[in-house]
Amino acid sequence: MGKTESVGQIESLKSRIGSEEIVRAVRVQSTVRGAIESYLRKEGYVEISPVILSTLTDPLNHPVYDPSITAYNQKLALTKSMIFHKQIAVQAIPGIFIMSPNIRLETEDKASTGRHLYEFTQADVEARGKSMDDMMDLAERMIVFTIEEVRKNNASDLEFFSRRIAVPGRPFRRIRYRDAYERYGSDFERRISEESKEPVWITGIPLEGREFYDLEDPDDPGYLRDMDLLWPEGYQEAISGGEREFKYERILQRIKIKKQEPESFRTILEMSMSGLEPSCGFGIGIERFTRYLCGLKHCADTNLFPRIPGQPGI
Ligand code: ASN
Repeated sequence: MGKTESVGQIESLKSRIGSEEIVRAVRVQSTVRGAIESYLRKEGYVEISPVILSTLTDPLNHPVYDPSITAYNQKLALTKSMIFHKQIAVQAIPGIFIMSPNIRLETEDKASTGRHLYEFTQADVEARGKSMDDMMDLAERMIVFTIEEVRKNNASDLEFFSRRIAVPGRPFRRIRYRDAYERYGSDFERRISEESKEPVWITGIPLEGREFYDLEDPDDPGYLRDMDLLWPEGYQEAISGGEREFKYERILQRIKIKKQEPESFRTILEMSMSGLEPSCGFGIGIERFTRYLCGLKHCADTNLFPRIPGQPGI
């Protein structure tokens, strides 16, 4: 790195440290983390440690650069999500969560969406034997509690950002993917989010729109038993989650439909051979939640040390 670039980075770090906006957003984020953790614990969920390096990670459904390291004669990927670890962990403990740091080296065009960081944290939740409805209900209660906590503990921060965040009414509105597409066209996520004042669920995403691990709906072939939650006011994706494929044959078939390499998913395939119990779960992005609450342009502004795709960081 040239001297000028490094001086530039130090200057930008100093301006972040000195930014009241960022410091207040970090404070709100701290409440968000604490509220999610305490709510899930109260519901009986057990926090497990994050996995950062593994032979097994999320294939994702969109292109990212793929970092890995070699150690002890093994190729280890940096975690894109702990989806398979969650599925395995709930075989031992009925309900788990992780404040999970994820690395997704997004392409440079994602720098300006405001929603993408190449390192971020999701509260990743999974429960054995639960359905989509159970987990949507849990997510809604958890969000309502978190917003109440932020309103209580961060009133002056919300005032600084001129944000009046109402506690959303439950149950949140639900729209099936097909209906959303028909009514709003391909850009439905943005349009629904922009016109909404409260969070909205999108359910039943088509098979090709998601990774192989979400369960194909036996009553609606070609569509999944899964759900996304959208933040209102144009802030878009909050949650993604779903019930999981758990039978060996089905997982293998879904991997093949995606033209992915079964060998890369050997661990989950082998675990499913000896029988996996069904589970359902979701992940909620911490920076995106904070961005919505504070009304920020970019998730980067919730973090003292942000990782913006394509941009240098310290
Ligand atoms: N956390 C998400 C889920 O539970 C998966 C992901 O992050 N891609 O479905």
